[in-house]
Amino acid sequence: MLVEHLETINSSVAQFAADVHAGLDRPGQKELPSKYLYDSIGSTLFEAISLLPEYGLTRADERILRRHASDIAELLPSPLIVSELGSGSGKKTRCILEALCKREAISYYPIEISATALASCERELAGIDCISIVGIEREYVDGLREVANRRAPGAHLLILFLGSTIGNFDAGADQRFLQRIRDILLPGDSLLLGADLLKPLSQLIPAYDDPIGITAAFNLNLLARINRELDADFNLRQFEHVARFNEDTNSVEMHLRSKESQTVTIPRAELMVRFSHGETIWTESSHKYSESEISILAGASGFRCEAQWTDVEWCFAENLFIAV
Ligand code: AVI
Repeated sequence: MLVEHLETINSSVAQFAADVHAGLDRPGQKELPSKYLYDSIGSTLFEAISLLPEYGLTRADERILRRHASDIAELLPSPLIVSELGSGSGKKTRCILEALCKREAISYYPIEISATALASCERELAGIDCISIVGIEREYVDGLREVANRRAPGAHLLILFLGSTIGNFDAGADQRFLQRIRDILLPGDSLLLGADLLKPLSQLIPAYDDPIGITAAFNLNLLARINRELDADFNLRQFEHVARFNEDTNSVEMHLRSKESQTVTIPRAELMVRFSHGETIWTESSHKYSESEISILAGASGFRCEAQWTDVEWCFAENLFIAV
């Protein structure tokens, strides 16, 4: 078991090194995959971001679920099993599971690549009556296949994909990902999808560039992680966090800008990278949807959008998709 665990760690470091090499050695815009923002320090910083007054997304998601849990439950068939992609702490999920448990016992399968996140989700939700929790420590699509294989004949599946993580996929990849999810489902199964909506730049930019610098730390931690895990020598003080809105893609982009021309070595990725003054590494995109775009996304990926609930304080939509 220990050997297996060490092999997993080694292969994930090798994958990280390969992705860092590919992203920083490419011609043109340097980039790093946003999934690497979430090591244990990054995940803790993201929890702090979700408490910031400037970042209303997580609270809006929670508010809609709290207000409309019973409306959502009424639209869902029975018997039902529930799976969640990236459950995080499980806090947001509590009210929807409680609403469903009022009518039947629920099996809940959170899917996470992090065993720590699964454990905290299980702790958070353990007190709900009539729920059995089976954590699946896998990538989303693989984990979902496993859940689908476990379902009893006649049971419907509800997938939760909350928090607008869908917005962090590259342009077009959101639709391809939803299509892969749809391929695993049966007609009549459902997907509850949280999506952040377009809003004025005066609200969007401070949400991704807060005045106390938590988002800057979240972004810079990616370079610190490369130093820690790949023995690199990034001087963090020579890079700065930048958040900007890309009007062509309707996305807030996070970048790390080099404050001077410099060279960085990353021994475990077998790489030496030159940065010119002002050059950036693109680390994340956060797409902001229009309400109609969400219905089009549903149709293009094999669903229909059955219902949509929005928040008045922070433009955010919870969308119930049904597999057709
Ligand atoms: C996880 N995801 C939905 C967040 C977002 O808003 O795109 C990640 C984040 N990046 C900076 N702040 C928050």
